[in-house]
Amino acid sequence: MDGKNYINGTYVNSVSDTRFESRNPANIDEVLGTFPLSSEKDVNDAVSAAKGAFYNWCRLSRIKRGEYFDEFVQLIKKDREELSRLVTKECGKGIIEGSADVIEGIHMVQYVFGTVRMPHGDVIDSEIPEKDAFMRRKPKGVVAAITPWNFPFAIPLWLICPSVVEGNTIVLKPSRETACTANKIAEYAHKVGFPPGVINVVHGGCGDMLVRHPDIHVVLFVGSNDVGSEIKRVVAGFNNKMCACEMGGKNAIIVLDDANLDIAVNAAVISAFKTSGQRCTSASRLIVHKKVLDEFEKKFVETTKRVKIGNPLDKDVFMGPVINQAAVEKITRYNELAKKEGAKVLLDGGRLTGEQYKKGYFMSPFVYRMQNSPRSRVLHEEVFGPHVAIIPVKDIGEAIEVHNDTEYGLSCAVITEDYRKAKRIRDDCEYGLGYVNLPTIGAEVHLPFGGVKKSGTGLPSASTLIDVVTHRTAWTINHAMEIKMAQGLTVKL
Ligand code: UN1
Repeated sequence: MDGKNYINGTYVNSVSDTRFESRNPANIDEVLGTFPLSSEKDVNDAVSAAKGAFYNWCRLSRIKRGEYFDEFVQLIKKDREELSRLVTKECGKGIIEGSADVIEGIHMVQYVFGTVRMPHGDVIDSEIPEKDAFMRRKPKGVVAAITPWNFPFAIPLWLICPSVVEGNTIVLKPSRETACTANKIAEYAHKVGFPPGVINVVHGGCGDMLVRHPDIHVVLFVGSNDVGSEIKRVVAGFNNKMCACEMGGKNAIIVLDDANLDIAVNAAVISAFKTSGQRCTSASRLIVHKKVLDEFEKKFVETTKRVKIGNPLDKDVFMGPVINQAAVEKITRYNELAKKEGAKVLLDGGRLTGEQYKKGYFMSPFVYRMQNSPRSRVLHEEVFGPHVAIIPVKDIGEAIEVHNDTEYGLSCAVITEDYRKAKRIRDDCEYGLGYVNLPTIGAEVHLPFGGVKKSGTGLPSASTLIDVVTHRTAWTINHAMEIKMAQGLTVKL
């Protein structure tokens, strides 16, 4: 694929000659596409197209705007299989997960289409009977969306759909690793016939220029805490800009003494190793009550040994490669660090070197047991790979303490048959997504998605993004023939 930027309804070549490649992480010889490393001029053009389109777009009825998304979803559905294969080829997750990514994107488009005939504001009583008061939403303007590679289809749509249906216009800057999938999104927007400038896509390392652009009103970001923290610092310097950042996790599953261990083991394997542990919702800590520790550990290690690693297009494969060489090196460093920090290694994982693995970034799971300690880096830092710790605890109180002993707070799961214990976890653990007898992954688009502490700004994305991309305005009308004020204010002069 010879990729271009998509600006003002046209595919355009960047003024920059520098290009980057998107390669298949399961076969690094395979180049899937090349794309421009966009320059400041490209960013300025995209933002000015979005700014120019805003006035007319936000004046269409919301129902009319929603109809574009009905069209959008029909196109995606037709291409579902081809898209799933592209997602899998570009980011390396198994084909069932590639397909789930596309389905999650479809759900987001369907969701926003469904909202346009639903109530959209509030009718609010006034102290004065002659006054009618309303909460009405107004779009904020031009939105920038900066998205990661691990959900190359669903996450851009999580951000584009609510923004655009509410009347904003948008510039998407996708991850370089998955530029082909982003290009498909531009292709659908073009085919649907969104007015030029409503949806724009710029490729390559230009996120910083986009965030600093004075005409960007909202920055939506999903990715690492380092980048998100920098975005927050930049945005704080502008009066007319805000951001919602979803950033990483050090998520945990808590296995209590009464847990159904089959559920516990399956939930743990899915949470730790789906997407090769590279979801912001992946679990890298399994906090296990000492009464069930031996049995859980044995079953978990046995099941993990059966995890099939290989070509992600093969339906039986559970774990594909990690995304790139930098990821291999980072995960390997953390595996080594765990050993240095005194981990009891239960399964020594790392880069796979066999003939069938030599063309890709394949890694096997690394599993260890370790007592929680404030000094341990591996138990506190996000690894983003198939690297998981089993942390023994003596009771539910200690489980909660260990759970909260991290700067992150995205997703949390508890495995228990006791609803009172589940309630204690619900109330005392710090998280944005909580699960009972389930994995930490697999959130659905119509629920709020967002974390606390280092995991996010507390402005959840997906369906609840409406509150980030709209202003709630108060609109009050007087029906009397004179002015009547609330709060006992008089109008006597
Ligand atoms: C992410 O990892 O960045 O809840 C998003 C889940 C998915 C979304 C993950 N629906 O695991």
